[in-house]
Amino acid sequence: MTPKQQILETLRLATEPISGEQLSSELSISRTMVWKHVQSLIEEGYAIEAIRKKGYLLNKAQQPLSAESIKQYLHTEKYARQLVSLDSCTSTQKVANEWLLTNSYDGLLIVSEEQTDGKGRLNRSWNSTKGKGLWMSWVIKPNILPHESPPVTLVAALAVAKAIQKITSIQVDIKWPNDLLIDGKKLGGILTELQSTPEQIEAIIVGIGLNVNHQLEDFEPSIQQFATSLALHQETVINRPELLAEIAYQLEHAIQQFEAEGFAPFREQWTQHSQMIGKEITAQTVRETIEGVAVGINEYGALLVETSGGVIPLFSGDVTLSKRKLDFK
Ligand code: BT5
Repeated sequence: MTPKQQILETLRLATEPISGEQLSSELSISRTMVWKHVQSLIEEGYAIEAIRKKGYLLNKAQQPLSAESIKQYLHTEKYARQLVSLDSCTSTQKVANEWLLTNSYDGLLIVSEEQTDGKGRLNRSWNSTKGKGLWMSWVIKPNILPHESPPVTLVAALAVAKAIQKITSIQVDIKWPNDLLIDGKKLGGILTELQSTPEQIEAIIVGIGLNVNHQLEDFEPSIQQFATSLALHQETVINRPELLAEIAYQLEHAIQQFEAEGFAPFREQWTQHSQMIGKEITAQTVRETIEGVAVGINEYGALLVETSGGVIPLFSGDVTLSKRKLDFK
């Protein structure tokens, strides 16, 4: 460990301010060097307060998404053991695609403090304010066939919901297929991209965007009305590296179980998190608009919609709750 890492580690473990003098004697470096390392940590995004006559105190909830800060919380076997943490990028999906050309690690994580061209589905844009959220892409290589991959989005959504509940106790709803909601407002979304031949999956890139420490003004005006963040539902700032590490753990477990048992064990859990089942919905696919009642999801992760013409499995699309009563009901 370098002296700088040692300072960070000592401040992390401390519950009270640590004086420059104590750090300098423990590390056998001058107090000026201690001060320089602390300044450099502050520049990296660590919230370190210098309290007069007492010393330095680290605010553990406000840590940057560095490899160092993430790894201290990580309890996975593989996921995020290789990771790329960036200050800014266009889109972590794009960076993940570039890494895929030379890297075959299963569970590689690309995470960025900011995205200047974050993507939603169908090339929509994803608002990724600097330092506030978790903007990340996971490169995973599950041992499944290409046609078995669609439920990965739903499995990932469940894993994120579980991690959020564990770290913050906030209960998140999942809206088929890829939205995470609190009280009907969008907290996050998942974008899954498949790299595959007809026979074999090369990789699945699971992009997860999660609004964490945003206040309302941190969102672009166009989405302020319908977006939300975890911090808007909790009084304290959320420790993003800790939440990310828990997502890594839940995702690794969920994908392992999905590889072994398919989607069946997730169906029940998914239904519990979904507010949509039993309600009248309108689904917009790239081809058509379907109206009916959402009655469940099948073992392939398709939403089952009961229409006047029978039950239709929906494999992709945008779903909204219908405002008007349906004719056939
Ligand atoms: C999604 O698309 O919800 C998938 C979002 C995935 C974003 C992650 S971030 C890391 C990785 N890198 C990327 O470039 N992308 C992934 P979709 O269902 O199409 O929803 C997109 C819509 O959500 C937009 O058209 C806006 O209306 C809304 N939106 C955009 N940014 C938002 C935000 N930060 N919070 C809530 N809603 C947002």
